[in-house]
Amino acid sequence: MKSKTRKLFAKYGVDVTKAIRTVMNLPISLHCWQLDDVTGFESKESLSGGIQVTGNYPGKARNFDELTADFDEVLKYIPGKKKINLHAIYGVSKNGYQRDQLTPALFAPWVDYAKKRNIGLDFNPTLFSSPWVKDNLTLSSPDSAVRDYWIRHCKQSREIAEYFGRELDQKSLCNIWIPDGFKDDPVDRFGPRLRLKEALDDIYSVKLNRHYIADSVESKVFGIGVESYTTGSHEFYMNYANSQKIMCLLDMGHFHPTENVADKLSSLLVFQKQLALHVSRPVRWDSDHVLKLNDDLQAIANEIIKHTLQGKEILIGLDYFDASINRVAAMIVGARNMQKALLIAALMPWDQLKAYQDAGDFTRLLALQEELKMLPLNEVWEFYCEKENVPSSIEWLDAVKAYEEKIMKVRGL
Ligand code: RNT
Ligand code: ZN
Repeated sequence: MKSKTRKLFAKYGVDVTKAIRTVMNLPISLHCWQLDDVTGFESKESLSGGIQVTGNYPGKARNFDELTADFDEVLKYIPGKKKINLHAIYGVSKNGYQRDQLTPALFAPWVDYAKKRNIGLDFNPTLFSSPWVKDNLTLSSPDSAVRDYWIRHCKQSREIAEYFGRELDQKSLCNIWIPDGFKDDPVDRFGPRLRLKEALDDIYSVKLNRHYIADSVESKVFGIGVESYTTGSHEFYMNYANSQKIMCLLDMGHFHPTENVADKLSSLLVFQKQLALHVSRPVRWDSDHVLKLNDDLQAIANEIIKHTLQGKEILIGLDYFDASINRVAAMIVGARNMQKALLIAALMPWDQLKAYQDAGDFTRLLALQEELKMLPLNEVWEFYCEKENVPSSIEWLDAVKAYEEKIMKVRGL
């Protein structure tokens, strides 16, 4: 990097080396489900639960070997610390398994994989795409057999996460998202939420080692076919998470389209030290488009960096699934954009900007913010990528295209 560039940032009080270090050490959890349209290895159940993947681009991964081969390709082109985010439907077994019979052995191949690549693992119970989802309900079902089935599944899922954490010697996030809700206005809005609270109390009554597992609950405003009510609303989980001292997980697609999700972080972080994110890109609805480096992503990244520098912990997970383009490329584009947004955020002189706000000098605040946009950010990005041994520009795509050609011969889809 040119020393002129460093000086330019220093003029604003920004230390480029420190900025890069901040970003490099923030783990990004890569969601395995982008690579196979949330199918998993169970194969029989089609995707349900109010979420939808659209597109039929050929070549999706069909098993553990294909998915990990894709991940090896993905990992080459993303700078910074990485984790892989798994769902309970990605257990490795020749004969299949029931969701209420999860064992660490099913996920041991993932642990081996992660150990060899020095990356972490996160986990999610899968409370969708299952005949045990009755009338769109799981943990809030009026049927105790249904609730108990999913309570067992969630308890086992937390143990898998703890096992990941212990094996890899780093915290594993266990995030619970349920699809529960109603297509039309329910007459009883209270009962399902009370049942959900009781089910969660049961699940979290098992105390696990917080050194290895972090728990979170993910809210949602609506899903396809459950437009009128979702049991696990934002208000519900905000209170629940606080009462249990676990994390809220905010998914950028789970709010009304005009809500500013980035604005929510500071409100939550007044009361909590940690929170988790599903960084996504909703287009008109929770469509889970590939992340673009747009204002919404930048706003989230700005909040992540500012709070991280203040000692808060924000767990970053990506959550999108596009089946209309090359899935490996989709994963890489989104993850690189997350990294770019974080780097840009880390290169901003937040203390200076805050000082202008506190002094009521909104003229300087606006003027400086707009000047900063023209700083040579790409030069720092190139330097960061070089340091991390990944290409800094589009040449990665040729390699991914060559990989695609190779796998198509085998997958032939
Ligand atoms: C669904 C939630 C949830 C899922 C994944 C597969 O609306 O966002 O996080 O996308 O767990
Ligand atoms: Zn999500």
